[in-house]
Amino acid sequence: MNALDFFDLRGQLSSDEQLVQDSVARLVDTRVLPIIRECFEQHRFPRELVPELAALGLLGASLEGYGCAGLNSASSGLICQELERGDSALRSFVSVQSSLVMYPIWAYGSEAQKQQYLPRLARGELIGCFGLTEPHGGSDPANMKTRARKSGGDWLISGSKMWITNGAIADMCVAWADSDEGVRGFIIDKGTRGFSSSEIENKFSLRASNTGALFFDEVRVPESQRLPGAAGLKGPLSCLTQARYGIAWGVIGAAQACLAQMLEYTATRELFGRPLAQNQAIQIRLAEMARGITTSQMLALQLARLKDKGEMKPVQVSMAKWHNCRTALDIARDCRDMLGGAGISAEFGPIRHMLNLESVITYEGTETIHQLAVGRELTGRSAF
Ligand code: TGC
Ligand code: FAD
Repeated sequence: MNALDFFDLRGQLSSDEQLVQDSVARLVDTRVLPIIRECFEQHRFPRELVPELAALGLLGASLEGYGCAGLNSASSGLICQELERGDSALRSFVSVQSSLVMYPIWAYGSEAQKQQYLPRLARGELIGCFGLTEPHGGSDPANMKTRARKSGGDWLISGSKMWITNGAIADMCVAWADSDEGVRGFIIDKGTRGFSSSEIENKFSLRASNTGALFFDEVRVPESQRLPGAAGLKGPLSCLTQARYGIAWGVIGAAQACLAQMLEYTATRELFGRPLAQNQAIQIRLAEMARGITTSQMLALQLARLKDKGEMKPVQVSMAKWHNCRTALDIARDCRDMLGGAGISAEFGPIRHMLNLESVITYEGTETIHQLAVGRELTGRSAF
């Protein structure tokens, strides 16, 4: 029996889905795991891996056309799961590029915008970022202060965005701004006058990811750079649904990496004359981890099947993102503890995953936001 797949969910996958999982797993084993500790320690995004992610078709993998792979939902979820088994930073990069930059252009962009940006984003020639969160409070994007004003045939955008994945390395951003007509989305290229970014340094989490702040000082953007199909907050929120879906899958990989290391460690470490794994208290904790991973896997796979049928609801994604992040974070923390003193060493994965997951449970809607979304669905009353 596979401890990391207790109910043989892999047996439910098609051979194509298994193939996708195996090819990403190979990339993670051979190219990510050997360098990720150093990247985390050095606070460095491994940009050299971008062409390899692109070559495997992992950027915009679920989109049709424009050089994208057009994979089904389970496949795109498995990509996230395997990448996050390596590190949440890699999954984060792919989530942002695919769900938050390519998806809005694909879903809401003009044909010219799709032609101009999507193939290059898919090939990793362009790196994108997504600017929604602002410094005064990300949970409530309806209170957006970044403004877009009409000026002749152009738009003038002023404001700032905070905590933006890829922010300081991106070649372009999909930025959201409020206007007299409501929230609108814009594609803004690096180098546009008045648009600048800076890196957020000294993070204790997602150290192998680039996180930045974006600044817009009367940035002049032609109408042709506005996403014509996006009107209102529904535009950015619908992108979040795509990214949250990927996170629900991704964090399973982080939890699996932690459990795999603990099974090995507890089998070989001897205390009180027996392997750690021979203690009831340890076995119960390992069993709890396997239970958590299993329930997360089942939620993710069912979500994938609903998504493919066009039946997935945002509130279901909320529950899966909340459940799977909480489960993975609890597992990583418990693994850290079971390693004793060694648990605080970068030599072992759990503390790195644990620190990463502190971001993952916060971004794309905090745990509380998703609990309140589920609460609203149950009661019919909004507590926001
Ligand atoms: P409300 O103002 O009532 O709704 C506006 C419209 O949007 C629709 N909608 C959604 N559509 C698709 N998917 C969703 N998840 C949607 N949520 C809402 C809604 O139906 C409405 O449509 P319409 O036609 O009636 O106008 O907004 P709400 O009350 O539903 O939302 C409130 C709340 C708190 C849930 C929302 O503001 C929220 O989700 N806040 C959290 C913000 C957040 O998650 N930010 C994430 C920023 S991006 C990020 O973190 C990237 S990290 C990525 C990485 O590195 O991996
Ligand atoms: P706040 O909204 O200020 O929340 C603070 C606390 O208040 C939280 O605990 C929250 O749960 C709680 N809270 C809020 N409302 C309520 C309520 N009604 N009732 C009870 N409690 C409540 N954003 C982007 O736009 N693009 C990105 O690429 C991106 N990448 C990120 C990468 C990293 C590493 C991180 C850490 C964040 C990233 N974010 C990004 C931002 C992220 O989405 C926000 O941090 C998140 O939405 C929370 O917003 P906030 O940090 O402003 O916290």
